[in-house]
Amino acid sequence: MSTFEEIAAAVISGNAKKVKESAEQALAEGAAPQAIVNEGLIAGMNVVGVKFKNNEVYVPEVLISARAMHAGMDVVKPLLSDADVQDKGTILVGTVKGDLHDIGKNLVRMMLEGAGYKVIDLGVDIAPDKFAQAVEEHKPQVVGLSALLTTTMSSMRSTIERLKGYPVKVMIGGAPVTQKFADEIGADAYASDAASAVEKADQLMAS
Ligand code: B1M
Repeated sequence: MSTFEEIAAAVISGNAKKVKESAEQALAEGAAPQAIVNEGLIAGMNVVGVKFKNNEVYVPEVLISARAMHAGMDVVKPLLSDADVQDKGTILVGTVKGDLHDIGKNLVRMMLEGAGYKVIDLGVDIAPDKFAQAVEEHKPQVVGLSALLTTTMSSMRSTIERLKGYPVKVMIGGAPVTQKFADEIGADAYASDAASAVEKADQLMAS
């Protein structure tokens, strides 16, 4: 097994200590930091994403793998120059106004980070104006809205209204949200789970 494969396997099994050690070993062997990210850390998270989608692993395992991935990122991040950082794009995420649920949104953020996106997480209970301000500040290509309450789904509609005119695509998700609702409120994409959110983000970036 190559050191990259060892890193990916340790991410998949959620072994943060092993990820850290293998990332350090790869650097000592002369591997490029970016290759460690792409061929080790992201490769591992991609496998976790597929397993999560297929119900082969569940939320706790994904969180543990994401933590292991971050342990590897901590090793290589100081060595990545701005030019090295894979420019897959910037995504702003947040749970909409009135809604405090963030477990699903955090999973989406971790999977997007694991797939190589720069993710800015605004947190929970985010008003449309706050999303707009953050769009002006961070200039993301995609904004991701999460809602878990049927009563806060209307905040998705008002956030999309507020973001009209900004050059961003909006993806929505959360347990009560459906493709039909996404179409109704003019969202650019709907994702049913965190792995699909990565697929949809890739499609939005390419469109
Ligand atoms: Co709340 N809660 N809760 N709650 N809570 C639900 C959602 C509920 C269904 C429970 C129930 O009654 N059966 C119900 C909503 C009913 C409805 O609207 N029809 C409910 C309620 C009513 C409430 C309160 C109003 C309760 C009260 O105070 N009376 C209150 C509201 C507070 C508020 O938000 N203003 C409340 C509070 C809470 C806690 C604070 C206690 C806690 C949240 C803790 C936290 O998030 N930090 C909580 C929890 C944990 C739940 C349940 C049990 C679990 C939600 C969860 O984390 N699921 C939930 C019942 C249930 O689902 N069994 C419930 C796991 C998570 C991984 O899934 O978030 O769906 P999910 O995310 C998925 C996908 O949906 C998708 O990807 C994720 C990963 O696959 N996804 C996206 C999510 N966001 C996405 C964004 C994307 C793409 C995909 O693109 C941007």
